[in-house]
Amino acid sequence: MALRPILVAPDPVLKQKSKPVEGGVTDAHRALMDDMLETMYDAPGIGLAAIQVGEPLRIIVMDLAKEGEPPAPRYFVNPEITWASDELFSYEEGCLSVPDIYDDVERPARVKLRYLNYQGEQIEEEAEGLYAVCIQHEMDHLEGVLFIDHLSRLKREKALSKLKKARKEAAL
Ligand code: K1U
Ligand code: ZN
Repeated sequence: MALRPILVAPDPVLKQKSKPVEGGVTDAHRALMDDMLETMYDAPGIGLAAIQVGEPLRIIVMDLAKEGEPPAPRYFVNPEITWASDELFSYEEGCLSVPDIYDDVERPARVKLRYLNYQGEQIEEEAEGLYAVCIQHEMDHLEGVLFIDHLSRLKREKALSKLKKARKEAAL
């Protein structure tokens, strides 16, 4: 297992659309998921999409266990949302690729999803609460969409200029 650097906006790689995993889940995909999980725990974060470590594949890892609970890693390969509720839910989101910026995003409160797990088995389930927020946030990454793309143009431009300023200062 290895820690991978997390790409930070406005890196153009984050705007790429990720490609489906073809031919099932292999040991190479599992090795990538192991690296992603380690990188996510180290950050720390609760989710990570493969594109955030520069791999344009439709792969996500997540762990929503609360502090003091045992780890509960989840792995999603080729996830698809098959249904979304009309009811919306607003949550203050963050992103490891948009450090130190947090803002409310409104998304469907509940979704049904289909994906392949770590073993390559097909799973269908319903998500709500933080699980629904996080899977929709991570699936946006697979389309090259960041949570700041859901904000007003003014808020997004403010966030991007804050990131560019932080990058300049780090380079000094
Ligand atoms: O970069 C990412 O996609 C991960 C992101 C996931 C997420 C968070 C909140 C709402 C939607 C999606 C994060 O993990 S940001 C960090 C974070 O939320 C966190 C960090 C430490 C402890 C608890 C939460
Ligand atoms: Zn994110």
